[in-house]
Amino acid sequence: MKINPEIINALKENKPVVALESTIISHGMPYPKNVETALKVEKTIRDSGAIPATIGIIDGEPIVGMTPEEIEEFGKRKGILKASRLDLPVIYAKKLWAATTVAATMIIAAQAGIEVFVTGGIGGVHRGANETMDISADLQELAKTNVTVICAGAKAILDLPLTMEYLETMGVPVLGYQTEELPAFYTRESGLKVNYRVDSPKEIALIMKEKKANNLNGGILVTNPIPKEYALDKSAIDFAIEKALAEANKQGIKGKAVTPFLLKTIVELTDGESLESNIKLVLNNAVLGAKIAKEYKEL
Ligand code: PSU
Ligand code: MN
Repeated sequence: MKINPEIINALKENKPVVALESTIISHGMPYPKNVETALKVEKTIRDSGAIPATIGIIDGEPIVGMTPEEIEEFGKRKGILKASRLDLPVIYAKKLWAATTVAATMIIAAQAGIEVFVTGGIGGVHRGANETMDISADLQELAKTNVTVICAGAKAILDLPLTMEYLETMGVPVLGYQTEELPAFYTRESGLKVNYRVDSPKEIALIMKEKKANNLNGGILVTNPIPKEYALDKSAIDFAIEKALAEANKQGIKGKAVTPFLLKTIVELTDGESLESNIKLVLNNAVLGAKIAKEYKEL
């Protein structure tokens, strides 16, 4: 893999590094907001005292620490694939370009030696999974790969109770940052409880340290609620989600196309309002992720 020299140095000097995914750029937001956001997230991480490492795959080579030009390309270029765990060997062999999902980003981050990763929302158990078996590979990855993922919970496009059950079965601790309740991405509430509430980045860093010291493989999921002022009205967003799900059904959208289709349709149905919330919550996660990475290095 190609690791940016700044990140090689940071890792050598035991400085805090935060991984970032690229599926959110290529398949999660429209151009040019996707690029603007990715660059803002990187800046926020720097301003909060850590070094950002955006991860993607160019010509079959994993890139850890993409340049602003590469981020621009990932935001703009058509035909960039979406890579989860199963896609990696094929994309490497065929020397393709691919954006990495939470699962694939975790794999590459862990291989590079990065233990903290910030994103917006993770994949999960889809509604209707009892028939379709559509369960994101992100959940399996959280069960086995040693990376702490900071997110704003999961979107209600998913079956949140089943997603929590699945994570419990797989042994993934779900922590709520300053909350007992699992946040639902656009909203702070889901009606579900997280496994444990944590109140400071230091507390999270200590949990990471114990997990490592005791060889407890797998990730930690930190759920950070969207700031109140940016949260969306629950009934409005639920309406858009229901409509998007119905549309996906009608058009017969399947497999890895499902999540990008739903995200795009929700942005359209809310006239971009959901996109603004999405951007704010990612920035909010970036601040927390940088603080966790810093505390972890200072232990
Ligand atoms: N949820 C979001 N935004 C995203 C994704 C999920 O709110 O951009 C992306 C992430 O990269 C996640 C992936 O890992 O979708 C999950 O896709 P799937 O459901 O196909 O596993
Ligand atoms: Mn799926």
